[in-house]
Amino acid sequence: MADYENILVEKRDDRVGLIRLNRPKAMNALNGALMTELVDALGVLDADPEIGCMVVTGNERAFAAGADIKEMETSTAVDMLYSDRISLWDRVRDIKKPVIAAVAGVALGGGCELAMACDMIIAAENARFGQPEINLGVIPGAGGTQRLTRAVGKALAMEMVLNNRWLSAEEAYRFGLVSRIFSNELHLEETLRIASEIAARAPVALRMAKEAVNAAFELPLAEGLRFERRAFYFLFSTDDQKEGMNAFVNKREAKWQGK
Ligand code: DAK
Repeated sequence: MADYENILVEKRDDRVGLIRLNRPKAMNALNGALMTELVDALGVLDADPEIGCMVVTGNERAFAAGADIKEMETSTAVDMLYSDRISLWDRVRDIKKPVIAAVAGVALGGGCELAMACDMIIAAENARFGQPEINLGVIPGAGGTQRLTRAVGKALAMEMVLNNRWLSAEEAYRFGLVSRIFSNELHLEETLRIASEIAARAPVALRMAKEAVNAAFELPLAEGLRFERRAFYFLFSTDDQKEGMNAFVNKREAKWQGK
């Protein structure tokens, strides 16, 4: 793994790759260097056969307080266009293995968008979600108007984007933005436990499952159903399907080969 300055990366024995955003003095503001390192590390872990699932987290105060405002302050539209930051962010979406955002503290602006670009969000009790870009004279630029609206619905997304309403962990859970809440003390440990359970599952089926659920956000229903069915049939060509069903029938634990 490369030497990173803005993130800490740990390859764990239980097939989980843990990435900690590490600019604590700047509330983990997502500058270009951090985003470049993050997508690089995700790509490396994605390609590593010893890893089955990744967790992205921050610290107790901040998952991330958004894109780095100091870095953007004097940018022109053309600077933004040429810097092509969005392709960096898009690479998070292209990761094939499951990625869990473990959010404690604030997830604001690009921080909330980064969490939403992951496959699921697991919150600590002190987590707060918001899209405060309106206070800076701009709007969300990395999926905040789109993914948030799909997750929590139009009325709430409007209030968050138009009027900087923040959601508590409890609200985020109630409105479907996060899948679980754990106490601040147990949050990372429990998230890693869930990640290691996922990492131990049938790898090819995991990949298809992630693609199929994500397709629900991109495709009309009929096409999504066709996509799901093709993926389902395809899995019958894998050794893991034979193993999984044979293990069930013979009341034993399955041993996945990832092929
Ligand atoms: N950028 C840069 N520095 C930040 C920052 C940020 N987003 N958030 C916090 N910091 C820095 C503060 O400047 C301060 O630094 P010093 O003054 O000590 O040098 C330090 O972190 C601690 O912050 P505070 O002193 O403000 O701490 P508080 O506890 O009082 O407040 C806070 C914490 C998170 C509530 C507050 O710092 C805050 O409101 N931060 C800004 C939140 C925000 O507006 N976020 C949205 C940013 S815009 C795109 C991709 C992404 C985006 C757009 C386009 N493309 C690819 C096209 C995303 C845009 C955004 O996220």
